Amino acid sequence: MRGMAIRPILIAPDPRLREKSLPVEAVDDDLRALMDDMLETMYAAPGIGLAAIQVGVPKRVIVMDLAGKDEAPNPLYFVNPVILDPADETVPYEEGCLSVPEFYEDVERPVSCRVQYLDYHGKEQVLEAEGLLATCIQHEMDHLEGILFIDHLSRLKRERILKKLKKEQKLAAAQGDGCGDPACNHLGH
Ligand code: GNR
Ligand code: NI
Repeated sequence: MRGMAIRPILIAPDPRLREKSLPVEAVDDDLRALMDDMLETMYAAPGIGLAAIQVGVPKRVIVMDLAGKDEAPNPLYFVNPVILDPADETVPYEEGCLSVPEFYEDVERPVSCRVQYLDYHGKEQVLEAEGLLATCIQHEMDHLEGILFIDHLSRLKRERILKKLKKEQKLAAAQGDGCGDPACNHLGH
């Protein structure tokens, strides 16, 4: 037995964020423990979505919760998700990412899609997504391919952001903040 745990979130340009995640073979108790930890980590951040690679696990697993502050929690779990029928019409949305902290930029994505996946219990599901749900699931699907939202920006914007993130982490390391774990990124927890 083990309780849920908040795991450190990787910050760009950590090369692990560029890995392509691998399909999950079985939705078992070990995978559910990972999904529980991811949800707790996401809520603590706080964020509305998290891909497993953001906590250093290269598996095709995503958690999300789009419930508002005054609403009951609505955790969503996506294992081996596939996007079906993306709309031709696109819409810009000002995106952020827990692995690119404190930068927000417009990204254009299909306005709606369907997503086919296995749920928390390993049951096959299809969900119709539009609005923020469609934007968020597509942002998370990118993580499974090693893609970050900044990859949708101009090279100039992307490189400015990455340079600032590198500088930030160098400063944090020099000041010795963080937890003492050599893998600590000094920002994710
Ligand atoms: O918390 C998050 N907010 C968000 C806002 C707009 C578009 C996408 C997102 S996802 C992000 C959490 C995250 O980094 N998930 O990978
Ligand atoms: Ni992200």
